[in-house]
Amino acid sequence: MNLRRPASLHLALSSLASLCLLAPWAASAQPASQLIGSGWQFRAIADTMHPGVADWHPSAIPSEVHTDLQSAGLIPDPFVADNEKRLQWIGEQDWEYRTTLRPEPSIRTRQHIELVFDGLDTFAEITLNGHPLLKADNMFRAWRADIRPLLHSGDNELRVVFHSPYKVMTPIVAKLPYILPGSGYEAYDPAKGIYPVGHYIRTAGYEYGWDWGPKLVTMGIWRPVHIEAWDDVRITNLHIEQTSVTAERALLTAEIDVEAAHAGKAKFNLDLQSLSEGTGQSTQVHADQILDAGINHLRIPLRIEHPHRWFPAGYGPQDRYRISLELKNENGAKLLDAARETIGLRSVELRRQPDQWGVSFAFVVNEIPIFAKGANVIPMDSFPARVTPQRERALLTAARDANMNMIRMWGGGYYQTDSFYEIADELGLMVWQEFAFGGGMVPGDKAFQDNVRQEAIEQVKRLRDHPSVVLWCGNNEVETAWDSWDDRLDFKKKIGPDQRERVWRDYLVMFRDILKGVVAQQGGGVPYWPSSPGADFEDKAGNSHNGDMHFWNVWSGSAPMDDYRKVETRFLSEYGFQGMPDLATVRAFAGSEESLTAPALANHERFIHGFDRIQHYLDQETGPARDFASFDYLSQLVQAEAIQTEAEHLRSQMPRAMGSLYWQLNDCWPVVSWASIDYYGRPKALQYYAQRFYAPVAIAPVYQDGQIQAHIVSDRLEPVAGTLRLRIMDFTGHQLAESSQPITVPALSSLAVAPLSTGSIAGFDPLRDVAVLDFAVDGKTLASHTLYFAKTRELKLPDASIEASVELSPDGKGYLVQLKSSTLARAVQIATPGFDSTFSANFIDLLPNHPVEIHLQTKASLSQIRTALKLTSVASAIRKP
Ligand code: BMA
Repeated sequence: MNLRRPASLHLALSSLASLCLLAPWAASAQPASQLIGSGWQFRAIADTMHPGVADWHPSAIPSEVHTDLQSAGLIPDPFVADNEKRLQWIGEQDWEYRTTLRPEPSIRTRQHIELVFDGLDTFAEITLNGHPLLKADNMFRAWRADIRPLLHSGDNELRVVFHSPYKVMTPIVAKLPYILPGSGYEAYDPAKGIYPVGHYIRTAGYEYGWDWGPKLVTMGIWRPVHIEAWDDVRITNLHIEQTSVTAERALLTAEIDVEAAHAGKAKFNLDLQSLSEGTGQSTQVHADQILDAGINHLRIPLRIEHPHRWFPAGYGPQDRYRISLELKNENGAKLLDAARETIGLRSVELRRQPDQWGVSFAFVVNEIPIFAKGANVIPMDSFPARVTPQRERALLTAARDANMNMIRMWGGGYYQTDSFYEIADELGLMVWQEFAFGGGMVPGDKAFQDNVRQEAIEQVKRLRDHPSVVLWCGNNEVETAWDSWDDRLDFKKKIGPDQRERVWRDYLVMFRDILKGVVAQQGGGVPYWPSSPGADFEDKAGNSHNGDMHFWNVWSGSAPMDDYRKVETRFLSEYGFQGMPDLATVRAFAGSEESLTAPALANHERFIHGFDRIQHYLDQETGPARDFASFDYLSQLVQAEAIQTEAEHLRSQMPRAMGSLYWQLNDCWPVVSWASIDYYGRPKALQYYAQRFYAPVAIAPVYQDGQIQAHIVSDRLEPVAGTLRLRIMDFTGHQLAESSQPITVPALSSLAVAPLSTGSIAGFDPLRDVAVLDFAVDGKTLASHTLYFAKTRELKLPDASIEASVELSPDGKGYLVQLKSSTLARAVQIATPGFDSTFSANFIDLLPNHPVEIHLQTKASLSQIRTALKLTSVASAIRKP
């Protein structure tokens, strides 16, 4: 940017304020706030069944009742074995929290004193000194109440009662003329008085169970509580609207909301500072303003020449600006309030243009059409209050390190914390953000709609200055579910045509009108998409030519893995394949249990067909595992190669396909699932594979009809000129063929390389040979790939004897492991059972007599590593006939 330096612009803004009655702000001190984080206690209301829970116990706010109960030693860890099953009573029970509120002197004397709950889960009634203060019914909204009239000078008793969602909703739902289909994971047994309630409540759907998550219906003060106090005037909102951002200039408008107790004159100083290293560029704008009593909306235009823009990871820097706003009294001597915001400047468009394949679906950021590479993110914990910024950073960094540029925040959970999006901004991860709707049809009563509208306004305003947020999407799969899920087809048969019409109309009001309207008005220009998968009502949702698509024939439909290559799509926002988590994670929830039907294990596999589906694909791909540890290893390998198949297929289809978001990046508890990183942050094979198949320049080879067919895919902004070398060797390293060809891959594209037939290769044996493809630029290998000519179970893999040596890394950071094998060792996993280590690469093919170095980091010592080091390869994991 070339902000005129020092740039200074003075604006005199007119106001409709009456010029009379302008009181000076001199008496006004800056707003103050006080965190109400300590001294909290909790108890069950009227529980006689569970010893001790009706007594008061300490609580660490923010929290959920489950984590408080666990800390108090009243329940076992819900994540271990099948403890979950015996903890269902918690969600059926009412709970009470209390603390003593002692406002600090700087708060007590103020004109306005408000109590603010950033999040209450969900049906809460709050009293202060015995007086009703507020009632809450939406987990995703903040709740605010004026407490000044109720405050005593000394101790004040604050109580929060949480009503069980079942107790609140079951009688209401039971009386409805029909029960809307929900997520599909809740029980429905009217004879026993059991009704699904989750989708009638503004709460995170996954709490009621999912096919990767436990049913743990939480309650609690899940976000911080604080007091806000002010006198005459305060800033209530600062937002930078990005009207137009190009390389040449950014045209912006600072939108400022100020609340004033009475009319008066004020000065505004707005400072824009580039956070890019070494620029020191800044601009200031000053404005005089007459404020009315009440809420004042101010708009200050800003212009930045040659702005430092924010780019998604891999396409440029993640430059950002710090905006500081000062509100001062008329002569500028007294600071009345201040606000700060960090923003990133970028243009974003969801480009949907007719073309030869239908209608495009591409995210275009700063005019660059970006192939979205990433994964779906589900809640990071069944108890979201305990997710720390460190855990958020670890997860998002792992995504970025795996060469992802987008994550989809799936709708069945909750909106993440501010820090989550700040980290995404910093790392250059685009966020496809869904409103919190995960599969259930929506109620159509006005109270529900108004509640959601308010939630959407709050969330969109909270997140709109994050450059990472590039899409607001109405819901996950609600539309396709209505079209095609069995329970919904049954439901449609049971109700009358008017009622069917009504349910669909309520859907449209919510996802075509209300949420779209909020995003258009408040979203800062970020596009809105009604449903994933969807076609914006132009077509059937989830089709191959218009809109995004989910593909589950492989895995859920048990279709062969090769069907991934038949997929035609514009953007695949979900496809997934399960694998076991790391063995250490399995041991954490199941101890030494190894029987897949034992409750401790079976409870941590929630897919409808259980472990059978993993077994089915192992039978197809690798054959049976030698033992439990091998089963764990092979399931991870098959998962990784399944997702690799589809990711490479999609990338090779660019620009017809412009996105690959696999299901799913993470877990909310330790579980067997589609995740590539488990609950404890341990990567599965898929996470290592993702780093390779999402690399900026990658080779996507397939063996089909006796031919090696390959695409070279590049996300680079310039053409890449290099040499593609192809070698075919047998598993002992004997080379049968080699060829090299110069190749220039145009910018942002996928290039098909001339196919090579294996028919003419003397001595070729598809069961004993491997192809190795390398793409090098100026002698430096940018991408390499091994390609097999048969299913793993058919390969005649030699019993590899892998030599490993471990030394301190010369850079002093961690260790170097050198792996070597005289014959091919397929998908070598390196592990250190007993302690955690991080590896620069894992699950790699070791070519004969071709040593590979892996960087290892751990807290353990060199001798501990040497003792623990465990190597597994396909040959050692498969049970020999
Ligand atoms: C999807 C998702 C989730 C589900 C996943 C795995 O389509 O939207 O609802 O967990 O499949 O079955």
